[in-house]
Amino acid sequence: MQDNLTTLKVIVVGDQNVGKTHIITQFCIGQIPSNIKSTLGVDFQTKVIRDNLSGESAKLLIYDTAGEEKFHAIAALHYKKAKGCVIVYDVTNRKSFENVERWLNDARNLADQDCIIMLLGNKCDTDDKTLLNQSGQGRQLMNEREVSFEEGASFANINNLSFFEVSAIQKINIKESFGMLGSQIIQLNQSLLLAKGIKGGNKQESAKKPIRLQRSRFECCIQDGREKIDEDYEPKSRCC
Ligand SMILES: Nc1nc2c(ncn2[C@@H]2O[C@H](COP(=O)(O)OP(=O)(O)O)[C@@H](O)[C@H]2O)c(=O)[nH]1
Ligand SMILES: [Mg+2]
Repeated sequence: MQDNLTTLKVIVVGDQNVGKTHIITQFCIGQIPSNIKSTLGVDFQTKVIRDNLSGESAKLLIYDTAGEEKFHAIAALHYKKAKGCVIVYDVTNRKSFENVERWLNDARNLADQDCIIMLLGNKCDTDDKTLLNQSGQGRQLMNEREVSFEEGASFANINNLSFFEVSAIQKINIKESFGMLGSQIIQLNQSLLLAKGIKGGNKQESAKKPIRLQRSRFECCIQDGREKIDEDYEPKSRCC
C-alpha cells in the first residue's frame, strides 16, 4: 500500500533514558516498547503521515539510537540525509536539559541545512488531561519536575525550534508534535523539489519563491498497511 510514497528520515537524539525509544514506539505503533525492544534498540520505525494543507502523504523513517548516546558519540552518519531531528530531554532530569545545547550543536554541525529541528521535553506526566496544553501548572509528574515548561519554551524560542512537552507513557502530545514536524518536512520538501523544478511547475518561477513553512493540521496513520483507530484521540488531527 502506498509504495510510491516519499520517505523522509527523522532522527531522534538526546541523553540516554530520556525516553527516545518510548516516544518513537508510541508514535509509530501506539504503544510503549516491549522490554526487548527497549534494551536492544532498533534502527528505525516507520509511520505514514499526511499533511492536510498540501494533501501530501509521506512515510517517516524515524531513527532511534541503540545506546551510543550514552557516550554522546552519535556517528555523523546518523545525521546524514535526515530531514528532521528531534532532540529529547527529560523534564525530571536537569542534566538532560543542560545537554540539549550539545545535541543542538551536533545537529546544526552534522545534519543537512534543510533539516528541521524540534525540541521535546518528555515525561511530562499528568493525571489531568484537561491541563495538557496550558502553561505547566497543575501537572503531576511521576518524578519531580526539574525543568519548567517556560525554560524549555524559552530555549526553543531563542534557538528557533518547535517545542512540545510530551509524555510517551501517557500519549501526551506525541502525535501532535510528530505530526507538526512531519507536515513541516513535507512542505519544505515540496518547496525544495519545486525550486529544483522536479515536481512540475515552472522551474524559473518556482526557484524565485521563498520557502515558507506553515503549520497545518495533519492526519495519521497507516502503519505498514495496518489501519489504527485511536479512540482517545480528538478528531482535529484525525487518525485514519
Ligand atoms: N514517567 C515517564 N517515564 C518515561 C516516559 N517515557 C519513558 N519513560 C521511562 O524512561 C526510561 C527510559 O526510556 P527509553 O525509551 O528506554 O529511553 P532512551 O534511552 O532515551 O531510549 C524507561 O524506564 C521508561 O519507562 C514518560 O513519558 N513518563
Ligand atoms: Mg533507547
